[in-house]
Amino acid sequence: MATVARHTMPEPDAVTCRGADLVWHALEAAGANVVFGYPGGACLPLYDALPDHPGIHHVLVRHEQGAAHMADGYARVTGRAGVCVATSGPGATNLVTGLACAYMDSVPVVAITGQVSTPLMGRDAFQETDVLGMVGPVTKHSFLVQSVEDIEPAIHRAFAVARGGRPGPVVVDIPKDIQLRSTAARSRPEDAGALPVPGADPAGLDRAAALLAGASRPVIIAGQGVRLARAHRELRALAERIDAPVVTTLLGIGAISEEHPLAAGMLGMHGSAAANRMVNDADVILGVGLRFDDRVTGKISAFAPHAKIIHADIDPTQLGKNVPTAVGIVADAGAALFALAARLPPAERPQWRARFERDRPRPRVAEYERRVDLPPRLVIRAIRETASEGAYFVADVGQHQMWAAQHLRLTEPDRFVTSGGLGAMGYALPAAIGAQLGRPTSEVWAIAGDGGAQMTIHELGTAVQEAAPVKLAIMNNGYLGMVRQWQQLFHDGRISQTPISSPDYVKLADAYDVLGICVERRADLGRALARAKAHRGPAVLDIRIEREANVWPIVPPGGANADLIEEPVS
Ligand SMILES: Cc1ncc(C[n+]2csc(CCOP(=O)(O)OP(=O)(O)O)c2C)c(N)n1
Repeated sequence: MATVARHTMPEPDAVTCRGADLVWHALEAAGANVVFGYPGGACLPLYDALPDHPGIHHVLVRHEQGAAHMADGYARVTGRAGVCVATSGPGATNLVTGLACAYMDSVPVVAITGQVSTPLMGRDAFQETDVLGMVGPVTKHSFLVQSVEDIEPAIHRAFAVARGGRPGPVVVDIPKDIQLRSTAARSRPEDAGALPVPGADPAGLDRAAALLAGASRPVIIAGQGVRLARAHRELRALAERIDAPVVTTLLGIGAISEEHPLAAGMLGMHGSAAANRMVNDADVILGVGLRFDDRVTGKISAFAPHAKIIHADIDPTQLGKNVPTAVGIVADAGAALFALAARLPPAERPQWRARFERDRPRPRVAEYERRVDLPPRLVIRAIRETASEGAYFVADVGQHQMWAAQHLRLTEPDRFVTSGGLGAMGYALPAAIGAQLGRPTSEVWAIAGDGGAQMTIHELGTAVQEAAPVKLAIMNNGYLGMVRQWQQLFHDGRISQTPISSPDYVKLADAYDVLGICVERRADLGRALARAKAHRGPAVLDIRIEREANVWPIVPPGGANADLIEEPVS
């Protein structure tokens, strides 16, 4: 259990305040004017006080998982911490998937949970769950507030922790009796204290620069940390200065324009052949802001066999965790990239560059696209072409997520949002609603499979109530496609529990008073997408894609990235 140091002071003209009001005051002070939540018994005092805080826009979700994903989507597009609220017991348990998703992807989220009153705690009270015990492994930190005076310091501290260093979710659990108590002692946000940002060790930077200066086949791998640090310019500057191709992780997409001459695409299990081969052949790798997780490395012992790895990350626990590092740099991504560029002379590597030019992923129309009416990659490209400049794309989890990662080819920074680390199906629609509320004037497209869409489609109700005009494109193949693909490729084709039925999405959309369009033919696709885009409210597209399309390339499970299987030529 975490307690908070108190920094309270009586206000000169002190008026007493209820704990519930202090929660909203603290959120307002932290700049959290949009909150995603759902009421219940243990947070009734919070909701009783809410109407007195018109500065807070509360979004009533349909399920607390949606609240956590919305807070996550909001945070990813605004760079601010997202906030969600839930009651004790089932409200808090429903948040867990969303918290775990934010934790894996380093997204700053502050969750406020109501707890049963302190005299009832530990007595199996109605709707009592040990929230701190439950969320420990999926949060950066959590607080149980034990006195009304601790409410504001705990919330201020929660924001500082959620945003500081490597961002992540923080839970503040507040018993009901403490929400009801009053105090005259108030706390200022600055009392929470900022988290220190480590400065990179100059000796490490010197060694890293020496390795890069001596490299003939350098590659930069950019992860989510580059985006979180808003270090796009520093990344591009270093890559151009040392003439090094840049590959990204799934969450690093958007760290560099995919049309940049040095952009080599995504690496890993469904990465481009070029990215995987460049990494395989590199002699020095600079990895910035990534975990080197198994989807990126493939078989660890065969990852980048010729390379010395420099790893820069703000989280020291990442260094040397998954891959052996020649040099580890603990620093903010922008600071590390800037410091390295300052230490390196401009360089040209014509041979490496020529090799890169040869392998570079180029959009091409595969032969089969001419034969099949609605091949998934064509649908993704059509969505991209229909969407406005600056639109956000929020992908769910499965084959469509990989097709989106491969074929959207985004040029603007940070327009791709997805659940990377946890891979939580059901993420896209709520996260898109959160993104839409964070960027009300932008277009937001959610791209989901028919499986994932059915996990959280009830959040259409939230989109309608909020007039959030998200466009949900369901890539409907009648299968839990990614699992079907693995059954086909790696389980002798035994298809088990992966064909899945769907409701009539047009009728479902209609029931929610949402525009619904079913697309069964290529000839109708462009018009349907344009109609959804032009519609002023939310829209659902049920796009009947080729049913048994697979994602290529694929690195077989347990295999090395160099063993990736490319699309069979048919
Ligand atoms: C909550 C959750 N349950 C199960 C899985 C395992 N899983 C990963 S992809 C996938 C299939 C997704 O199917 P669908 O949403 O239809 O998308 P498609 O792969 O067909 O594009 C499943 C079941 C998961 N990632 N998340």
